[in-house]
Amino acid sequence: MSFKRTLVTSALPYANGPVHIGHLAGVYVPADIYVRYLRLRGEEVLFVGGSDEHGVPVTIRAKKEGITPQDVVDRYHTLIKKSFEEFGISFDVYSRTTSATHHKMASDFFRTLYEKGEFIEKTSEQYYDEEAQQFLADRYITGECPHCHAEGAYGDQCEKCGTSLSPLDLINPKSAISGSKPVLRETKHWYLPLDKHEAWLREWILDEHKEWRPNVYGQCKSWLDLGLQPRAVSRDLDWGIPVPVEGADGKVLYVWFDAPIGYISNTKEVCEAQPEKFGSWETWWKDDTTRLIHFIGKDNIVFHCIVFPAMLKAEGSYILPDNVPSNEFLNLEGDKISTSRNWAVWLNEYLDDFPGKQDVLRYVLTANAPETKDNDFTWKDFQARNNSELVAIYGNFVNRALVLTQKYFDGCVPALGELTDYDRETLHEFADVKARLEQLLDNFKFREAQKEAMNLARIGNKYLADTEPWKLAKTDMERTATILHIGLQIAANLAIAFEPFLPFSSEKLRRMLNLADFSWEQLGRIDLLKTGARLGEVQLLFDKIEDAAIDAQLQKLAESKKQNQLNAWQPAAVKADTTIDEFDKTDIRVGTVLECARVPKADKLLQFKIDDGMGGRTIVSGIAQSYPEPEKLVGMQVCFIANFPPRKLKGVESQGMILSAVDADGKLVLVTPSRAVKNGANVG
Ligand code: B3M
Ligand code: ZN
Repeated sequence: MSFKRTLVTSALPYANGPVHIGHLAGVYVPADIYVRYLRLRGEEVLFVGGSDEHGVPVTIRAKKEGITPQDVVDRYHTLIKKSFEEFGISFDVYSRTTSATHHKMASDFFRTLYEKGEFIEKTSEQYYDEEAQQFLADRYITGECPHCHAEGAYGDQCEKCGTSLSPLDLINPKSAISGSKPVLRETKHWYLPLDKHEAWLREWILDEHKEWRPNVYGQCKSWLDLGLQPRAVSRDLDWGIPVPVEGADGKVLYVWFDAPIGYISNTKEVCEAQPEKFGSWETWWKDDTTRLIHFIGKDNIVFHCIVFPAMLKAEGSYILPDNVPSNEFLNLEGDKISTSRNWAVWLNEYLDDFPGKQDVLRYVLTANAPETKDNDFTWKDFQARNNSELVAIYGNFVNRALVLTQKYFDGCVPALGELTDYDRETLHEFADVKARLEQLLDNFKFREAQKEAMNLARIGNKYLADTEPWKLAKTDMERTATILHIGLQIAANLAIAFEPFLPFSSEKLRRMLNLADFSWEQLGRIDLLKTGARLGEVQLLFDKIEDAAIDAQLQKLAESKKQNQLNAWQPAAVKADTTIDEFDKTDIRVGTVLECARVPKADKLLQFKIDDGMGGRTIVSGIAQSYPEPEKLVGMQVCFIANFPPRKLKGVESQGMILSAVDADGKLVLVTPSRAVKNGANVG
């Protein structure tokens, strides 16, 4: 089918926290690459983004901080919007689902479906908190996991064993709001009967969209094969868009009902603000010469491929998405990115630590894009890709070409002389870069596409390294001119080829080359710079990232890990019953440390000399790793078991055992009386 324009949406991030590299890698960088590419080609395109500001997580955060949900979303919407701007994500509109336009749009959408009889109404039993007088969202109910029996599992998932749950599965459910035991109460909701839509969805996806990425197609297929069920589109909650029908007091639209409509509302906003530029919003959503593309993460596939299309179809006047390029997840240093465990690289923090290096992160995230499977971001790889690709290949090539032109040709593009076979070979090699890039970009293969662009830089870098114009300049100026002419044309091509991927560097390079605006059509040509044209000021495109900067990031993560360990710590189960008589058999005393030193050739052992009030004794204890400065323990009172038979440890006779507690990080901490007592005093 032929289309005239492309509407690109990217998932609306929840405004309940800042955005991290996982968001950027999964959704926003690929969407931005695609949009920049289409714009460079001169196509009509509209790129829509915005914050998803409803839903339970926002209310949980608000409650925790003692502020209103509106305060929460105001804070994060601002922060997220700024991060996207800073990373060059070139939205035509970035709005929010608390806007008046959206409230009306979503409300009207619901009413239309309601009036067309597209919903079914169902009453079911749900947990209700009688003390707080409200129904409880799944996340607001905690209890024992029926699978692994961990405490504190949520009504929708046990975070310990990862199983998805329904609130009714929890053993001993508790309200997270009041702590009381919730009761089951009847409540009425509106459902979208997805089962009714199953037949056309099957045909539309499974037969007509075989070109969708295998991960997307596969997920849709397994949902469809399981059989679709009606899905509730309303919730009992006081934060969201009120259900616009009689008898729906205290009920709002389910966040996943209103959020995708946000794409439509935001389109309407920008079209109404700039009608000359974007025309009518309805052209973007209702004209079948528009191609709709949703960029999302893999946990959003079902909503964008099944639920939202069913909503659009039920409404009747909308187009359906043409493709839904969804990525898998990006991990960080081998672990799942997690907001609650602070295991993430936050975009705002990245820019504090690496100011001006937006393109480096964009580059690395695309190079490792989780397009077909989960992928891993590591700081070492980040450094290596910067230093040995961006700096050593792309940056080095451009710098050589420009600096030599400054030096030998006064900063003006030198003339092209006769071509050698090697010149022709080089030019031939890069002649089809454009076609290859297009083939990849048109098919959402951004990772491969960026490799192709980098390959062009490799060709240029190799060309200069092989021809060595800095040597030739001493003997053959004409040949030097030809080489640099070719080098500069390749550099100009790089500015175009990399624009979708590394927009900041392309802009910098464009200025250095004094290139007027460029277009995609020019890619592959070697007349982008005119002979004699003056170049701009030479700057470094990229610079080296030192080990210290990487170590600082690894240190930050190590601290998060340690903090998580401490937070996740739980006391061990209590041992089987014993009796006072049993306990009494153990003779525990207090003594003062007289001397303390490492046991030679034993890295875990310390040798104590203790004043036990009974003539003194030696005890060997395995706590050396928790006390790296044993001499500091002298003078301290400790507790020890006095009636263990003596035994030899590494050649030293130990007469007892010193008591210590084990902390969450595995460190041993000596137990000491809370005020000084006589040496030899009994503990019991
Ligand atoms: N806010 C979920 C997410 O960030 C959701 C996307 C909405 S897209 C309409 O994973
Ligand atoms: Zn569990």
